[in-house]
Amino acid sequence: MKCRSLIQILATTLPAAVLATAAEAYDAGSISNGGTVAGKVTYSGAVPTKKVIPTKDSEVCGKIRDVKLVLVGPGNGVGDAVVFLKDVASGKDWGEPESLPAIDNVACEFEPHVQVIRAGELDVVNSDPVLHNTHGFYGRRTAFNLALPNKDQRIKAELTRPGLVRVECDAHGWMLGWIYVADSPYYVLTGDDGSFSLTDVPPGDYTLVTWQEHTDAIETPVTVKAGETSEVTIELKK
Ligand SMILES: [Cu+2]
Repeated sequence: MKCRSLIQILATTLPAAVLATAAEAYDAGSISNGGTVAGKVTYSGAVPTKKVIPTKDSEVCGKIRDVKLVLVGPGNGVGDAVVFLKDVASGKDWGEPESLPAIDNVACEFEPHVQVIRAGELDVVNSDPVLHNTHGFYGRRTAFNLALPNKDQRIKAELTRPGLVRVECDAHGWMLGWIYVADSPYYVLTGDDGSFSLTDVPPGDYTLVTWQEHTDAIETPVTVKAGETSEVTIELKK
């Protein structure tokens, strides 16, 4: 089953309490004998695009344009893919709390387009002088729904459950963003060259999940050994 579909089904059919336990289940500690999972996410072939047709606020939202659905960089590397180890019960500490994550409405697009955050608060920002209505979903269930009529407006939202949140704008149908709420620290966004690295992983067998907004999610078995790096290349296909 596709990972995205599975998350959507979980988000729509399980009570919130069941999903909430997943986040609480992660047992953080210090890892002295960990290994590393590192590698690259690639996509070869023609880069698919979608046509964005702004239907209003064109002075801010711009003109008709083609938007790439896969961010392909040097050496066919794919940026903005989320790579994570699935269902990790225990491992390294989360580290220093990150500054409050944010999703901004900029020229009628979401910035960042894809991000990974810890469960908790998130600033929803409007940098445009037009109304945006930022609407986040776990599957079909609303996670937050905020009207931001004013430029430089900023409202806090809370994403307490792990999983994939799709972000839309009720005012501009083409706007789309993605937030992965991590259930362990073993989540990372690929760089522009498609590279990624997950460090301090307790030795053992894992499922590595690679998610990209346009292609199918891919699950790859990986074995981590103490003090070693497991190299993985993930080839995305559509
Ligand atoms: Cu909008």
